[in-house]
Amino acid sequence: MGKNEICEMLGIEYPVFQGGMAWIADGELAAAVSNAGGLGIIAAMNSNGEQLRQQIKRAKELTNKPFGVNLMLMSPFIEETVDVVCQEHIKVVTTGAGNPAAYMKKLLDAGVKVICVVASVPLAVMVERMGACAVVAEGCESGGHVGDTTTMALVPQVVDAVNIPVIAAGGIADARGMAAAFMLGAKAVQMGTRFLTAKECNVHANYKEKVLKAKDRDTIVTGKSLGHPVRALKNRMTREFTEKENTPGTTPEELEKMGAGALRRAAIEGDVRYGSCMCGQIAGLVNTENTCEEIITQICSGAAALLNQSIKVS
Ligand code: TUI
Repeated sequence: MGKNEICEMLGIEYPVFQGGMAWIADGELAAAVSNAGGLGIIAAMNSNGEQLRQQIKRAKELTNKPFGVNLMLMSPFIEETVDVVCQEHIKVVTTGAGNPAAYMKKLLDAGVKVICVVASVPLAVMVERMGACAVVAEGCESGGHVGDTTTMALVPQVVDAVNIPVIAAGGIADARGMAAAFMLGAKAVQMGTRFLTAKECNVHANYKEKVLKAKDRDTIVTGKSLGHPVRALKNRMTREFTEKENTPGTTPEELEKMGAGALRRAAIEGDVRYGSCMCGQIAGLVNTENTCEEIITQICSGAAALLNQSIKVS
């Protein structure tokens, strides 16, 4: 899977993005992915402006290749992280978990390429009009904050609705998934769960091990009633959250309080019983810890071989 229009646009070797996983995607993981020829992405979600600046500095120490920053639009630090991205001359940002309208002008004026993560056709069309250079169509197989349409249904509908390149995300972790995404019209893929288990990923070992051991039905979506559904590995946390969510009379405040800090507890402290292990449905396929280079080269060469197979018609 060689260079294509997404690679040309971003100056990368392979059409593979690493998902901007909150509390997980730091400067070291982003640099490892970029050094392997993909697009590494630092998550700004859990950082204030200065913390993000530190991660950007770390990535710049480790790679000369382009890397991006993911701006989580629900972040309490969104204003300052947007400013840091502009000041640090970050080449490309992805936005997620909301409508980026309020920040588009500032980013584009600073020369930052903006790629929006969308979970629906209307938002894809809207961000194209606002100046996004591409969209990531993320299906509900993904880990973390999810919409409600699958990758299989979402990607071709977004491809038909916009004139900018589409990157597919959600449920992709191997060559077959990448080839399938390309057949749906995607020009690149974004993977989170696969890179969460990379050797260079600094997530707590307990979390990584739980993902490596997970089977096909081990994730669940909680938080629908709060308006931000989140997919994570089933554990005591998701069980108690679901029970509370289904109990009449539970207030949104009680639920928010339960969820607060849960991702940090799992990713940093390693509490995989009472923390939130956000993870995609494809975890059952992810059973080995590999380097980012192994992940990217295996998936791209495999996908290229699959896409070149001719279909025999008698
Ligand atoms: O953003 C993500 N995934 C995330 S963010 C995150 S951090 C978090 N922590 C606690 C609670 C909630 C989140 C963990 N995972 N993916 C990108 C994404 N964006 N998926 C879905 C969307 C999305 C959904 C609705 C984007 C826009 C949207 O509607 C916006 C609008 O106003 O129309």
